[in-house]
Amino acid sequence: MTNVSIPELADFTESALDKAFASLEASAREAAAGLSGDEAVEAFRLEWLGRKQGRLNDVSSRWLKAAPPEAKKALGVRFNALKAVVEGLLEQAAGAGPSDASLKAEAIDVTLPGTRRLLGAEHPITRTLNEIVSVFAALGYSVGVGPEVETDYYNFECMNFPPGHPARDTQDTLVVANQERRPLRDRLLLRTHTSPVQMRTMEQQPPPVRIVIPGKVHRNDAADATHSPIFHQVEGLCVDTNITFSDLKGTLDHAMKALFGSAVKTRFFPSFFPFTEPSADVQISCIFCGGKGCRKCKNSGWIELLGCGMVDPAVFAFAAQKQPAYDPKKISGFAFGMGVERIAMMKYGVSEIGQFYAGDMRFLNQFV
Ligand code: 2NL
Repeated sequence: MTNVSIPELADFTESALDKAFASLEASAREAAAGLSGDEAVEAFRLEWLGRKQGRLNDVSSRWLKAAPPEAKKALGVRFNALKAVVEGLLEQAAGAGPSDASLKAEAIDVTLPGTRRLLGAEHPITRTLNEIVSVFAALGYSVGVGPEVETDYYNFECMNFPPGHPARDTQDTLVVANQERRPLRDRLLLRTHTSPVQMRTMEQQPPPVRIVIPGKVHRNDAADATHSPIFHQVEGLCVDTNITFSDLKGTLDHAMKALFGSAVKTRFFPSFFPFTEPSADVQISCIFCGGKGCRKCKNSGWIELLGCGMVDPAVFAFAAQKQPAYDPKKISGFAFGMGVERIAMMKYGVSEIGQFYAGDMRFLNQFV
């Protein structure tokens, strides 16, 4: 390595400065030319740019400080130019390529197996919910969503729950605190079904309507193997002129075959919901035994899966307050509702609803 000492500088004329800096630059270029390997490059950097003992530091402390005020600018310009040259030389030397040793240290064995990146997967509840929605989307239904915090009016009153109906009880409904000052119809609660979104849809658009509403719903229920205070529902609504119970049966029979296989049969039993009249519970032939009778269907050959009915004229009357076209004398419609967890449990043979929410990878990995 060349050894350049930094001599005292007595003459601060431009030509003397040019000579002194040219000599330093020549030394730097000479030293940089022979560099090979990381260590040599680092030694060059320390020798020239080192903060405490580097040559440029010496130049700065000896020459710049000794210079008369009128020479400081000319010196500074040359100093900065030299520094840029040295930095350029260093960059070139470092970029010339790694040494053999560092190449070996960083060598990559391209024959080793790669790091596998795990793909995420749809949660079984999301998957089931999307499957149900797709079946109705294929029939021309649109998909709607709405708020989970609802008013008593949309959740209960317009759905024809008479005052004092047991479902309105805070035993079953999770209510927002400190709402007592408001009129009953404006009090906030966590929706117990997605029907409010269907009423909001009817208020926004005249018939015909064909819509499904998937979403989260809340009930003040104790959790057990088949119940959870938060679960998911898909509700559907079809309103037009001359919609009949046959349309309801045909639609749901098709939907159950699409979801569980074309061999599945359906049957409808009289039931009751405040918002439909007549109302029915829908059973499908047992998907485990094909209808012969087994433990899952309690030997009946049938499994109850969803509720449905013809929209009660009282519900249409509430919609007609905003959209007069929902005149129950002119239009009719059917509606249905199903629990997503219940259907997912059936489809995937899950016996505890809590498995869906526990976040246990041993459970979830089965659906990847
Ligand atoms: C069930 C039963 C049902 C409906 C939901 C509905 C909505 C409107 C008007 C009339 Cl806007 N009805 N929804 C109708 C019948 C049954 O759900 O067991 N769900 C889990």
